Amino acid sequence: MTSPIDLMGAPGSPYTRKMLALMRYRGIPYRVHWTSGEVPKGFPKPKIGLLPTYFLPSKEDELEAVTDSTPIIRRFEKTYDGRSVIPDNPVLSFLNELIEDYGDEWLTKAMFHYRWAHEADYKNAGPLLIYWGSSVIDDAAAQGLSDHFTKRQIDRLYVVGSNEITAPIIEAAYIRFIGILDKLISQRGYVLGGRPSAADFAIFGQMTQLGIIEPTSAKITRDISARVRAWLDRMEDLSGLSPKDEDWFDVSNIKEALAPLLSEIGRTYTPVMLANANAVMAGEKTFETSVDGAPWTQPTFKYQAKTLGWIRESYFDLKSKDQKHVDETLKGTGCEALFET
Ligand SMILES: N[C@@H](CCC(=O)N[C@@H](CS)C(=O)NCC(=O)O)C(=O)O
Repeated sequence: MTSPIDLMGAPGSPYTRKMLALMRYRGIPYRVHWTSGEVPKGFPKPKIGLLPTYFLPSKEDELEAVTDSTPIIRRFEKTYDGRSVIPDNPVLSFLNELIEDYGDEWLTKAMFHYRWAHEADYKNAGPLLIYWGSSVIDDAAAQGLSDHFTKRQIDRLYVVGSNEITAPIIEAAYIRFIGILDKLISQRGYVLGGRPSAADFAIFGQMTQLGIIEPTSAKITRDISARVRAWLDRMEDLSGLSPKDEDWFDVSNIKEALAPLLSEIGRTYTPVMLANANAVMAGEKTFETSVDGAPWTQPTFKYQAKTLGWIRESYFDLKSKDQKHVDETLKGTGCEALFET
């Protein structure tokens, strides 16, 4: 039996939940160390303090701290056989990457916004974040830490682009997304067919918070779709699923299934990712764009320029016939702007 992988994470961290569910589905044995950020004894410190942090063997076979779920998923595809979350078909594989990034980088704006923008939500989340790290902390200390952390997070809402002007845009986009996800999973159960992909796990990670923890968005989610709310509980543990090659959507009619979701990605994520990448390239500290006719301003985010770079690389690496198929699928959704040179 393969030895378990150690990682540290938190129940309130969407990327931790993305990866725990993915490892359960893939049958990758693990030991999760719940933390509020401190590295457990005996493990190396990560360069950037992000959750989850994995402790994986380096080339020299020493344990090193590794972050970033997207490349870690690709590393696991090489090291663990079967139950892949990346379709073999290049067109589907590309769409999986794009939708995974939308989950990780756009839905997380909704997650951060709903957690810290409204009083009922931040009053709920503040103490949870402390008690997720420890059950034995005393109430007064927990309250002090919660107040301190809550203030810090509210002050950082602008970092993801959430402010009074963008709040209605973020919220309307979340509401539309739930309706779209409802219709999509009603077809075969998952975003890309009858088996889960990295894209499902990315969406699931953010929604373990949005759909369950934050009172405002959890109510919205449940009111719009009992199917989506129940899907979250199923996604948490897919260890018993027996995926087959033919469970992926047939690419020949992929546009029909994915057009609503891709149009949503074209409407919100695309303009923001493009404006951010251009501003990063120009060395700007902030960027402005417009989403749904409303102004969108936020500080530039280098990491999101990097993920857009990965997606573009995958697009330009596609064989010409597959690239044409992707173009055809993205046509009219707004996503095609990501690849215009
Ligand atoms: N791209 C990273 C993102 C990880 C990430 O942003 N984690 C959050 C918690 S969910 C974090 O640790 N944030 C640290 C902070 O906000 O200071 C991944 O996919 O793992």
